[in-house]
Amino acid sequence: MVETQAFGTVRGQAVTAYTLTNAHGVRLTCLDYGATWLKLEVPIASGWQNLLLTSPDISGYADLGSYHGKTIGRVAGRIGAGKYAQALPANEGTTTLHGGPHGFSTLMWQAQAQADRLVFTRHITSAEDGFPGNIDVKVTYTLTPSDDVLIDFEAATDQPTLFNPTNHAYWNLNPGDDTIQNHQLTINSSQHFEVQANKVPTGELLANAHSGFDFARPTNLADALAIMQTTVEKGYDDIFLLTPHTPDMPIAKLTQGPRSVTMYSSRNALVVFTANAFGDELNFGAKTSRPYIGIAMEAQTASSAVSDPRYGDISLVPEQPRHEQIKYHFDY
Ligand code: G6D
Repeated sequence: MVETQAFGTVRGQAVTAYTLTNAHGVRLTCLDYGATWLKLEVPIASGWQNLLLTSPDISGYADLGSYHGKTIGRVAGRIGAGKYAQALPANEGTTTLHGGPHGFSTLMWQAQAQADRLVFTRHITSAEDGFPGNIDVKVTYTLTPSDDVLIDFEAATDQPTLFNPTNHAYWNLNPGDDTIQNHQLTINSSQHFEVQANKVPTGELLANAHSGFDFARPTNLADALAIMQTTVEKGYDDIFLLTPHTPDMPIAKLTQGPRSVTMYSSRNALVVFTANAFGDELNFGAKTSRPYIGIAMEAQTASSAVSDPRYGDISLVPEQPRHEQIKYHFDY
């Protein structure tokens, strides 16, 4: 079943929310603006519970600082100045963050709704977002009968360029207004990337063991965040290198009470960001915006891959389209 709802306008263009429902009553809602994941609602005794941080209206999505629910590309994370052979548009000092000032998250996409999937397509020219190459991109959200959401990211180009997309959903599995400090997190990782003051990775790896980065077993986020109070961020904004795994092995699991989200990806990194400095400039409806109100878990290829082939390949070249997938499974 597909339902549509008007969701305001951006730069004079009407934005539409599309909702899919599966046989269990799980509901997935996305916007054509930013190919944004708006809500993931699970059925509960009194109706539905949304597991995502969601702004009540389009004004929340015109803010580019939080990227909540947005499709991120061409390249997720940070590319430091000079790390790529060609100059890229910067939007954080001299760094290109999350696809730069005109990345995927800022664009209107063409939507096509089918019974179990929402397909967003976009032709993006080099003149439009400042990356080399004109690309055709397809982002497909599929809601399965077994309560999985798959996000497929596909791209083709006419010139060599970069492609390392992700989704920037923030999770909060609480029914009420509590933060994610009462959640447990597991990550299939034993190392994370050292970063410079501007958060661009140095290329060096640090061990997770015996530090606030050790999520090898289910770990209370309150305890972990307490350890991180000595850091500048006072929380997580970090790139975890995933332990080599097969696509059917979870890369991360977030749990609160009976609810959990388990993530799968064949890529080698997970960025975890715990909304460390969020304040009342953001509106998440009944969830009061403040530090730790949500946790973003962004599966991607390690951003160091842009200049260091040890960490993967994010190049996109003509005649060789790329396809990446992130899978989320929900228990509730
Ligand atoms: C990303 O790593 C970045 C953060 O620094 C940023 O603030 C956030 O997206 C919005 O996870």
